[in-house]
Amino acid sequence: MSQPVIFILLGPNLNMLGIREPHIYGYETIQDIEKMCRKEAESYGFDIEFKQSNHEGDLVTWIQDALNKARGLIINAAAYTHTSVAIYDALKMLEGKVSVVEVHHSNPKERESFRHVSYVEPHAFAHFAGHGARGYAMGIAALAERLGIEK
Ligand code: CA2
Repeated sequence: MSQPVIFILLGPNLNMLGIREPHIYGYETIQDIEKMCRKEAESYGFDIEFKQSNHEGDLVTWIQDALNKARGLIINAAAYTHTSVAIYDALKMLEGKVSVVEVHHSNPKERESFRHVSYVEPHAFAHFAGHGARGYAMGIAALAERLGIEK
């Protein structure tokens, strides 16, 4: 039987992780994070699709793809978290089909007020903010628990 698939989607500017502003977003690069996610996912027998884009439409298309391909989706929509009705609408289509986890490196609720709104939040069953790159591993563990999968 094929392994359950999890999508891990990262939004704009997160390709710069580890290169700029490490005091806010940490020292791990996006390649380090992908490697860590692959290792964590493997321990639960998940296959992962790990993708980053600076373009809102790419994220919308990948969320749509998850509908037919994935059991779970972890998303750090970065700045689009606070602005994108398109991402809100796409995530809504996953309701009852694909379990969603919201991850942020920093804790947006402790930052500027324009970061206090999240268009992802209503669709996610779990939220990890302020744990840096570990938030993705926490998201994988939360999905495993939700889907009844043990290490
Ligand atoms: O804390 C997070 O993970 C955020 O999603 C990051 C977004 C921000 O707009 C959200 O409010 C919270 C910004 C991503 C910027 O990524 C950078 C990475 C390295 C260097 C500079 C920016």
